[in-house]
Amino acid sequence: MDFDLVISGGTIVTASDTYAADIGILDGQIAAIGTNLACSNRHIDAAGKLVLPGGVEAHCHIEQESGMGIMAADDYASGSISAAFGGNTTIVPFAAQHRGQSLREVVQTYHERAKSKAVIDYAFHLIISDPTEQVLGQELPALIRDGYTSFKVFLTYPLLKLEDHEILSVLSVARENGAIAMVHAENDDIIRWLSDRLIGGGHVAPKYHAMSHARIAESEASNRAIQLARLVDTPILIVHVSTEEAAATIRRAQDDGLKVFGETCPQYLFLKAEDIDQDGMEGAKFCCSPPPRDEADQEAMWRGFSNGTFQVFHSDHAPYRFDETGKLHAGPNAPFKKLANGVPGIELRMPLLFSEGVGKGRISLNEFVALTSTNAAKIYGLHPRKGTIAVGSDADIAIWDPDRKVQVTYDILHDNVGYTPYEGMEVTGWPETVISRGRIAIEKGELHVQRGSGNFLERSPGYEFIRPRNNLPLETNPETNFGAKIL
Ligand code: DUC
Ligand code: ZN
Ligand code: ZN
Repeated sequence: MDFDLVISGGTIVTASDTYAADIGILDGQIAAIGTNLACSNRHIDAAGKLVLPGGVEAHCHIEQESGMGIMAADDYASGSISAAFGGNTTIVPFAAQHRGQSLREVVQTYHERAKSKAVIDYAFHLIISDPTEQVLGQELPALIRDGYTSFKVFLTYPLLKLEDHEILSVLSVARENGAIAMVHAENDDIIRWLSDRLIGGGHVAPKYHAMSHARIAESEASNRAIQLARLVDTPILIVHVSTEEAAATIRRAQDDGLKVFGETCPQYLFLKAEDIDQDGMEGAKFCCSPPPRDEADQEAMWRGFSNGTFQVFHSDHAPYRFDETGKLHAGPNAPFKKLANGVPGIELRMPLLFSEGVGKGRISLNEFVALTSTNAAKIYGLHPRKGTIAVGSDADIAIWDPDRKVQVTYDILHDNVGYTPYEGMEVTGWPETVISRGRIAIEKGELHVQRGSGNFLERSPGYEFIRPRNNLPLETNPETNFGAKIL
């Protein structure tokens, strides 16, 4: 057989195996995995390199209006290009409903935004903020059948949050139609009460954002979401987990046999609440919800990988520039409550985890692949087309140089944010060549695919349940006193 492209001499790593072999690619798919594969067309020598499935970045906000109505700084061109440079070959951003909008029309709008701009393949999660009879009875079931098989609901943010009875209603639709719900779990009343008291006392600087999002707000809401899902008997995925206590809450539910998945993000491994405490408004660059926490929580997130609490690691890339279009849309000295929420991270998600996780022996290479690619593909109905290296899968591959050292600075990135919260970090390991459906998308620091060449991915209802890998004890930190850490 002749191939369009052969990658030879590299070490292939999947979520389960590590082995030396060549990959033959034909018509955008992996056609053969073997030795001495010949090719009269393009050939890539991957000797000394790691050949991984391209990343599946399944939590990112691209060309999306926030709950406050602020447009993200990245559109489908800059967002998908930045993702590709970071080793990703699939993105799953949100098609976000705001109150009063038809879900069907929202989806149409996001198709228009993505179609002529995305350079890699994409699907959409829905955000449900207005579960009317029409949405619950008709639009959502029909959209799930059409391949929009995951959606996010919020327990906080005044304009997005659903009441518990509304959460139960959307979870019922998920159960009946084979969709999976992602939950932003923070208690809105706790955050509002603390914010009002802080602002009332004149504490308006960005650092008070972290104080207003108390740990208890997250663990209470995580537990509530789990109990609501338990009542309806449908799986949920708790996104952007930031605290030791919330992780323990999820782990206990998993130990009880409940179908609860967990996600954490770079900002909870590599940033801290103290990063927000800077002169002037600089700290706004680190404000996201939930906020970065402290070292004990960071360690708990790492433990959550090793004990299997977290199945997925995504960036929650929420790109806002440090100006009046983004972070400071409410003015140069706006109180923390009015700052645009979110940090960028779509391009650094995988290099950071590779360097600090694989490089420092905290996770294995196979776990790295599972956390950044395979598990998301399984949970969100894209596997085995995406998320693995197997004959018949799309040829979505990232070739990593495990030894390349890179000093992180915003100038090397490709998003439209203007800064990175990870400025100055040094990472070892970098995705050098990225192949999307057999097309060389990134090579030698250059983009080689056209805007609009990414395909929309229809998904089938249903998900693959990934069990926690082992029954290691929770290993909670006896030093941690959750109650004392509220403020
Ligand atoms: N939190 C979210 O829930 N979404 C986007 C950004 C953020 O910080
Ligand atoms: Zn969220
Ligand atoms: Zn998010």
